Amino acid sequence: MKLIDGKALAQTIKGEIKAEVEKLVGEGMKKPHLAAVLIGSDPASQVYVRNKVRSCDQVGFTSTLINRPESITQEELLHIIDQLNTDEDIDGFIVQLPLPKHLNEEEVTLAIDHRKDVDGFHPMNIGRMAQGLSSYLPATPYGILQMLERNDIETQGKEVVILGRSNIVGTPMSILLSRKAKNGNATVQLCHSRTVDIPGHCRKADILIAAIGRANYVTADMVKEGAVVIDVGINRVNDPSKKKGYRLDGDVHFESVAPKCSYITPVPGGVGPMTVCSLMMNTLKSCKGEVYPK
Ligand code: BQF
Repeated sequence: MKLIDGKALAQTIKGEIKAEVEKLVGEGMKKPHLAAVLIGSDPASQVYVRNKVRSCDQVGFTSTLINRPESITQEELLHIIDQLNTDEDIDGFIVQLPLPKHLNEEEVTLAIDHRKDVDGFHPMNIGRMAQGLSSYLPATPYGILQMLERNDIETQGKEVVILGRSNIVGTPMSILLSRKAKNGNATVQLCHSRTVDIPGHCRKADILIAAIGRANYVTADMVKEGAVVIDVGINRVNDPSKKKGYRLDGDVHFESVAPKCSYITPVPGGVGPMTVCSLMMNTLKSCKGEVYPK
């Protein structure tokens, strides 16, 4: 069993980005600039945004954090997005999700200029991705592709099972891995709440990607010997032995599953850091005009 250390890989890639930024800035390019909009004070969202700002510092990007109270109106939020869309210095920005319930996430996502949509959530980017055109890839699937590629894990002809069909992970992951592309060409099954016999599907998987948000859902009996297991889950589980009173568990029961795997990702320190790293990769691409010409 080989552990895929997402934290270490993210550090490596961020080192590469930092070196490239130094070189390009030396040649006269402006520094890449990422903005993040955080509404309210959800503790998990605050941690995620902090991770993004810290990563910007590590790779030599400028970052701007726009924090507004939960009481903001939809119109006020759309106004902030308009300003970011037209601000020439900003290469990309994200609106941290989930938003408070009174705000309309779909309308917010549509309002973001797709050329600055470094989260890759705008229908323009999703649609282009589905058609195999250049686009900003959603951060978590992009990070997972990097983890596979940089460990020389072949996807061509493999049986992939994805648990969960969310717009940000399961659905785009299924599109990417079934594309006619270097890190695609897999046979993909997308399992969800209405799937009959999820364990039966899982047992056939060469690559199993768990993104359902249920702590320790995937157990050893559901995993084929030698499978690659990618754990996207970040679940808070009460644990009085921890300072904070909880710990983070993945969707995979790591202890029992790991001995059966050829590769497995841990939680924390697996997919999570790669998600943040992908955002840096997309922001650099935007600054360079690689996806959409400037
Ligand atoms: C780690 C996210 C669900 C919903 C919205 C490192 C992150 C997480 C874990 C992180 C996530 C999850 C982010 C670890 C960003 C990943 O060491 O295991 C980093 O910051 N993430 C997000 O912005 O929105 C989410 C998960």
